[in-house]
Amino acid sequence: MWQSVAGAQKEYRRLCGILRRVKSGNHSLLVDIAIILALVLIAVVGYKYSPLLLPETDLTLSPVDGCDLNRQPCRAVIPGGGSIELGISPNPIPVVKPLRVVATFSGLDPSKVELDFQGVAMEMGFNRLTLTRMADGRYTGEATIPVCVTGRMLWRATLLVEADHRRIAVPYLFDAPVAGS
Ligand SMILES: [Cu+2]
Repeated sequence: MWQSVAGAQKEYRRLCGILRRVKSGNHSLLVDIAIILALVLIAVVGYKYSPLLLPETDLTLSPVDGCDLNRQPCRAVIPGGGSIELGISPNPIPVVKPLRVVATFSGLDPSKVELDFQGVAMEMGFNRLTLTRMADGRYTGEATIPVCVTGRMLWRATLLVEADHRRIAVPYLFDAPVAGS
Protein backbone atom coordinates (compact mmCIF):
# COMPACT_ATOMS: atom_id res chain seq x y z
CA MET A 1 0.00 0.00 0.00
CA TRP A 2 2.65 2.49 1.07
CA GLN A 3 4.75 1.34 -1.77
CA SER A 4 2.07 2.12 -4.30
CA VAL A 5 1.41 5.59 -2.83
CA ALA A 6 5.10 6.33 -2.88
CA GLY A 7 5.18 4.98 -6.41
CA ALA A 8 2.28 7.24 -7.40
CA GLN A 9 4.00 10.27 -5.87
CA LYS A 10 7.16 9.43 -7.71
CA GLU A 11 5.27 9.04 -10.97
CA TYR A 12 3.49 12.38 -10.33
CA ARG A 13 6.79 14.15 -9.72
CA ARG A 14 8.16 12.60 -12.89
CA LEU A 15 5.19 13.81 -14.96
CA CYS A 16 5.35 17.26 -13.38
CA GLY A 17 9.01 17.39 -14.23
CA ILE A 18 8.20 16.64 -17.87
CA LEU A 19 5.38 19.22 -17.91
CA ARG A 20 7.64 21.84 -16.36
CA ARG A 21 10.32 21.20 -18.92
CA VAL A 22 7.81 21.44 -21.78
CA LYS A 23 6.29 24.60 -20.36
CA SER A 24 9.53 26.44 -19.93
CA GLY A 25 11.31 24.94 -22.90
CA ASN A 26 11.97 26.50 -26.31
CA HIS A 27 9.45 24.20 -27.91
CA SER A 28 6.59 25.88 -26.03
CA LEU A 29 7.90 29.35 -26.91
CA LEU A 30 7.99 28.42 -30.60
CA VAL A 31 4.43 27.11 -30.36
CA ASP A 32 3.36 30.37 -28.72
CA ILE A 33 5.03 32.44 -31.44
CA ALA A 34 3.42 30.26 -34.13
CA ILE A 35 -0.02 30.73 -32.56
CA ILE A 36 0.49 34.51 -32.30
CA LEU A 37 1.66 34.71 -35.91
CA ALA A 38 -1.33 32.63 -37.02
CA LEU A 39 -3.71 34.96 -35.16
CA VAL A 40 -2.05 38.03 -36.66
CA LEU A 41 -2.28 36.47 -40.13
CA ILE A 42 -5.98 35.67 -39.64
CA ALA A 43 -6.61 39.24 -38.45
CA VAL A 44 -4.73 40.81 -41.37
CA VAL A 45 -6.33 38.57 -44.00
CA GLY A 46 -9.76 38.96 -42.43
CA TYR A 47 -9.37 42.73 -42.38
CA LYS A 48 -8.02 42.94 -45.90
CA TYR A 49 -10.78 40.81 -47.42
CA SER A 50 -13.61 42.06 -45.25
CA PRO A 51 -16.59 42.87 -47.51
CA LEU A 52 -17.17 45.98 -45.41
CA LEU A 53 -14.02 47.51 -46.79
CA LEU A 54 -13.94 49.09 -50.20
CA PRO A 55 -11.74 47.28 -52.71
CA GLU A 56 -8.41 48.73 -53.72
CA THR A 57 -8.65 51.27 -56.48
CA ASP A 58 -6.37 53.00 -58.96
CA LEU A 59 -8.10 56.30 -58.33
CA THR A 60 -10.23 57.46 -55.40
CA LEU A 61 -11.75 60.89 -55.75
CA SER A 62 -12.42 63.12 -52.78
CA PRO A 63 -16.13 63.33 -51.89
CA VAL A 64 -18.14 65.26 -54.44
CA ASP A 65 -18.99 68.61 -52.86
CA GLY A 66 -21.26 71.51 -53.68
CA CYS A 67 -24.04 69.11 -54.64
CA ASP A 68 -26.62 67.31 -52.50
CA LEU A 69 -27.94 63.93 -53.63
CA ASN A 70 -31.06 64.69 -51.56
CA ARG A 71 -31.91 67.39 -54.10
CA GLN A 72 -30.49 66.32 -57.46
CA PRO A 73 -28.07 64.05 -59.34
CA CYS A 74 -24.44 65.00 -58.72
CA ARG A 75 -21.62 64.97 -61.21
CA ALA A 76 -17.97 64.15 -60.60
CA VAL A 77 -15.22 64.98 -63.06
CA ILE A 78 -12.65 62.22 -63.50
CA PRO A 79 -9.04 63.43 -63.74
CA GLY A 80 -7.70 62.16 -67.03
CA GLY A 81 -11.04 62.50 -68.77
CA GLY A 82 -14.70 61.80 -68.44
CA SER A 83 -17.35 62.42 -65.85
CA ILE A 84 -19.80 60.44 -63.75
CA GLU A 85 -23.21 61.53 -62.58
CA LEU A 86 -25.02 59.74 -59.77
CA GLY A 87 -28.71 60.20 -59.04
CA ILE A 88 -30.66 58.56 -56.21
CA SER A 89 -34.42 58.94 -56.10
CA PRO A 90 -36.84 59.74 -54.63
CA ASN A 91 -35.60 63.11 -53.35
CA PRO A 92 -34.98 63.61 -50.55
CA ILE A 93 -33.52 60.13 -49.99
CA PRO A 94 -35.62 58.03 -47.58
CA VAL A 95 -34.49 55.10 -45.41
CA VAL A 96 -36.02 51.60 -45.44
CA LYS A 97 -37.74 52.38 -48.74
CA PRO A 98 -36.68 51.28 -52.21
CA LEU A 99 -34.26 53.71 -53.84
CA ARG A 100 -33.66 53.93 -57.56
CA VAL A 101 -30.05 54.56 -58.47
CA VAL A 102 -28.91 55.81 -61.86
CA ALA A 103 -25.30 56.38 -62.91
CA THR A 104 -24.60 58.25 -66.13
CA PHE A 105 -21.16 58.22 -67.73
CA SER A 106 -19.64 60.47 -70.31
CA GLY A 107 -16.19 60.03 -71.80
CA LEU A 108 -15.66 56.63 -70.23
CA ASP A 109 -17.12 53.22 -70.92
CA PRO A 110 -17.41 51.17 -67.74
CA SER A 111 -17.41 47.39 -67.70
CA LYS A 112 -18.64 47.11 -64.12
CA VAL A 113 -20.38 49.55 -61.78
CA GLU A 114 -21.21 49.00 -58.12
CA LEU A 115 -22.63 51.30 -55.48
CA ASP A 116 -21.62 50.90 -51.85
CA PHE A 117 -23.41 52.58 -48.94
CA GLN A 118 -21.55 53.09 -45.66
CA GLY A 119 -22.32 54.96 -42.49
CA VAL A 120 -19.67 57.68 -42.09
CA ALA A 121 -19.65 57.75 -38.28
CA MET A 122 -20.98 54.27 -37.56
CA GLU A 123 -20.94 50.76 -38.90
CA MET A 124 -24.23 50.08 -40.68
CA GLY A 125 -23.40 46.71 -42.25
CA PHE A 126 -22.74 45.70 -45.82
CA ASN A 127 -24.84 47.59 -48.36
CA ARG A 128 -23.48 47.17 -51.88
CA LEU A 129 -25.23 46.50 -55.15
CA THR A 130 -24.09 45.87 -58.69
CA LEU A 131 -25.74 48.21 -61.17
CA THR A 132 -27.00 46.85 -64.48
CA ARG A 133 -26.38 48.44 -67.83
CA MET A 134 -29.39 49.81 -69.67
CA ALA A 135 -29.75 50.06 -73.44
CA ASP A 136 -28.85 53.76 -73.35
CA GLY A 137 -25.53 53.02 -71.56
CA ARG A 138 -26.62 54.26 -68.15
CA TYR A 139 -26.34 51.95 -65.14
CA THR A 140 -29.20 51.41 -62.77
CA GLY A 141 -30.23 49.47 -59.69
CA GLU A 142 -32.50 49.39 -56.69
CA ALA A 143 -31.18 49.79 -53.16
CA THR A 144 -32.44 50.20 -49.62
CA ILE A 145 -30.56 51.76 -46.72
CA PRO A 146 -31.42 50.81 -43.15
CA VAL A 147 -32.82 53.12 -40.52
CA CYS A 148 -30.37 54.32 -37.87
CA VAL A 149 -31.01 54.22 -34.11
CA THR A 150 -29.92 57.85 -33.92
CA GLY A 151 -32.36 58.88 -36.64
CA ARG A 152 -30.72 61.14 -39.17
CA MET A 153 -27.14 60.21 -40.04
CA LEU A 154 -24.44 60.89 -42.58
CA TRP A 155 -24.03 58.32 -45.36
CA ARG A 156 -21.30 57.77 -47.91
CA ALA A 157 -22.42 56.35 -51.25
CA THR A 158 -19.37 55.25 -53.23
CA LEU A 159 -19.58 54.44 -56.92
CA LEU A 160 -17.05 51.72 -57.75
CA VAL A 161 -16.36 51.84 -61.43
CA GLU A 162 -14.21 49.61 -63.60
CA ALA A 163 -13.43 51.37 -66.86
CA ASP A 164 -10.52 51.04 -69.27
CA HIS A 165 -8.75 48.65 -66.88
CA ARG A 166 -8.89 51.22 -64.10
CA ARG A 167 -10.80 50.96 -60.82
CA ILE A 168 -12.24 54.33 -59.83
CA ALA A 169 -14.04 55.12 -56.58
CA VAL A 170 -16.29 58.17 -56.45
CA PRO A 171 -17.71 58.95 -52.99
CA TYR A 172 -20.75 61.11 -52.32
CA LEU A 173 -21.85 62.22 -48.84
CA PHE A 174 -25.49 62.73 -47.96
CA ASP A 175 -27.73 62.85 -44.87
CA ALA A 176 -30.68 60.51 -44.47
CA PRO A 177 -33.40 60.75 -43.58
CA VAL A 178 -33.83 64.53 -43.81
CA ALA A 179 -37.11 66.36 -43.16
CA GLY A 180 -39.63 65.51 -45.84
CA SER A 181 -38.21 62.11 -46.77
CU1 LIG B 1 -26.39 54.80 -37.92
